[in-house]
Amino acid sequence: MSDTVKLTLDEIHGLSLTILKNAGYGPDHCTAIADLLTTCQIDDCQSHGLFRLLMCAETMKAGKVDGHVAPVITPSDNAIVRVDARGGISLLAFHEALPHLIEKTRTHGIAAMAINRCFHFSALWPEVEQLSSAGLAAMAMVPSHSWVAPAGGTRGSLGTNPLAFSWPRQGQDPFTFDFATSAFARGEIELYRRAGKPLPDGVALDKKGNPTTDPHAAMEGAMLTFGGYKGSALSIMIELLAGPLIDDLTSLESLAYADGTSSAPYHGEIILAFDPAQFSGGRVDENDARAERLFADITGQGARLPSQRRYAARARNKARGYVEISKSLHDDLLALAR
Ligand code: NDP
Ligand code: PYC
Repeated sequence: MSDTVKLTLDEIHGLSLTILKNAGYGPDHCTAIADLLTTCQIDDCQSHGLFRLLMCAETMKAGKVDGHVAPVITPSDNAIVRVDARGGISLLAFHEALPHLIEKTRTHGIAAMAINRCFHFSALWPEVEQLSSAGLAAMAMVPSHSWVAPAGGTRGSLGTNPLAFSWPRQGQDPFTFDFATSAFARGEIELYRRAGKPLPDGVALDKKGNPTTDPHAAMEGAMLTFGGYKGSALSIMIELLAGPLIDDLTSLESLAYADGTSSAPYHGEIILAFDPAQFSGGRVDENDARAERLFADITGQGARLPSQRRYAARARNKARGYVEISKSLHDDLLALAR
């Protein structure tokens, strides 16, 4: 018997909606979450595609998230779009505030969205790519739960804190990267644990502070940042910009708020957008050409640009009309759908 299951693109979306509705999410949140998970799964993002439905259901079960709440956007004259998710999942807040961020970025040249009081479980690249598809450069970052030790430390102080960036390219997919500042995302460690596979070296410490390749021990101990003290400093920056700067929680505070439940991290998110037309003094075409020369120099030596694997997966999955997920995940999802 195969250990993977094929799902059509409609089945991914339908299964997501069923599970979210069963879990207790209202129609607007169901749609925002199912759209995002479908987008991620089509690109073969296994750690942040359908797998995240388990976290959505756990978060509802923990009794903390509001599955029906409407986000509230505070009007402003400056370049900050502030949206209060009011204890809902972040995605609906982002979706509703996005047109305001695009408009403010075109007005001011640079603008930011601050999402407050949201539960957050998702990949960031779909958000920055919605801005690059509007012709803007963008970056996004969030804290999570304090599972990650700072460089030189032995216990979790920092989140897995992803950083995403997208740069628009004329007539082709944008230049995008999106990664956790931990050596592995927590979701990736969970997938190793489910598959019974050991982790590579350099990803985690056990409870006693010793290096471990056992995913169980890693989840009970502390994860490590990528790139030693450099990833650690970036992760601290994300704590500050998406936490105290925007009047919201750090990963330490998010984990305390979860109070021993398996709910998604609860905190804020910051998204920055830049209008190339204004920054380049109107010389967009010349500067795009310079960016393209840089990309060509990179790919010309055999290196690949980030997101190329994802774009290839998207093209392949759309052409064949289905994605593949592990049978064990599919079994767990069917149980939630019943
Ligand atoms: P990966 O390590 O899988 O990938 C990171 C990025 O690096 C991707 O853009 C990837 O492109 C690129 N990349 C990978 N290999 C290469 C290579 N050889 N050359 C050039 N580029 C490369 O990401 P993570 O596991 O760290 O994160 C996965 C997702 O988890 C992210 O989307 C992130 O937002 C999400 N996440 C969310 C959190 C939250 O709190 N909401 C917390 C942590 C993570 P490609 O995809 O094409 O391989
Ligand atoms: O994979 O680290 C992670 C993560 C945290 C919250 C959502 N994903």
